[in-house]
Amino acid sequence: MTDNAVDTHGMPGLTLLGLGDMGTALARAWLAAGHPLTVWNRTAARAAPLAAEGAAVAATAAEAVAAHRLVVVCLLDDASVGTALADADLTGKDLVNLTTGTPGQGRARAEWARERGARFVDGGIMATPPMIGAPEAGGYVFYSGDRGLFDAHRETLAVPAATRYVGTDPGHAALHDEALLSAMYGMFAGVAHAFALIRREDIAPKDFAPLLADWLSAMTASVHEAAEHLQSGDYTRGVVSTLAMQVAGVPTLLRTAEEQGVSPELLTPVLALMERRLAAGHGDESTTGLIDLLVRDRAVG
Ligand code: FVH
Repeated sequence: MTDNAVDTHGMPGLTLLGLGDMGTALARAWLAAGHPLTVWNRTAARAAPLAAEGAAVAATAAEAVAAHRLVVVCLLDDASVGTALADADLTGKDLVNLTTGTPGQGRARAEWARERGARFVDGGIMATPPMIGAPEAGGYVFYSGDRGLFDAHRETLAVPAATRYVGTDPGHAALHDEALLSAMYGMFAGVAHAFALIRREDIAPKDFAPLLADWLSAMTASVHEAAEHLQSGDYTRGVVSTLAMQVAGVPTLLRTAEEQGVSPELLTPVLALMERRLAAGHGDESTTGLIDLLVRDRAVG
């Protein structure tokens, strides 16, 4: 097959390596949109249903890469990307890596691709497999790296989910992805603690859930407040709930956990940071100052 093979409707073709849950959802979206698609998966059996839906199945990753200029990779981790592409000729290819990784892995993979003659864009998928090919679900993918590559394939890349290009630094897609996921896990921690507090009471979780969800939604305004504080450098501007006031409530939070027989282990790290910031004389700020306590020198290597 030739590079950029097109079907009778002129849809650009592409190659997809990786047919796990996410890769299979991506494949189905491109096939449904009429894109000629060549697929490869380490475990060949996973390609069979897609062959029945119109995909060309390659016997090796190298053969799949040879089929099209645009090569999308969605594998388990960065190491599997290196393994899968070890024998492939990437000269002149446009490589889009949708495998979750770190910013450093994205940058290193971009350099690795450049040395092999390929253009490179890294991606971070902000969607689960059922959200792929379903624009109403609100999923999207962060992309960063080679702008020319992204512009050349923008329409094809937009088929499975909306695209958000976040700059030429190939580490920034992963950075955006991991930053959002990290915030999500902080929220999961708060939700777990809140449900633990009510767990042994005569309070139906289903009655409590909308209260909790609405409260968390209202509190997302703090995200924008923190951004304004960080950009202005003034962490006191417009603050209603000062750090001093919030730290005064720490004993009540901890005593409530104790009374309810709930471990405070998810709560104590953030409370300790708040107390440290207050002790350093920042009682009139919001909690934005915690960010300065968290930022360290970068890890080397
Ligand atoms: N699924 C999700 O909800 C999340 C949503 C956000 C983005 N992630 C990331 O997407 C990448 C792929 O995820 P996945 O859901 O497709 O993952 P699996 O179903 O576990 O499939 C893994 C595929 O990787 C292949 N693979 C693993 N190791 C190797 C290797 N050494 N060489 C070649 N291929 C390898 C595996 O092949 P096989 O086990 O079927 O032979 C699957 O194709 C991932 O980065 C998520 O973080 C998904």
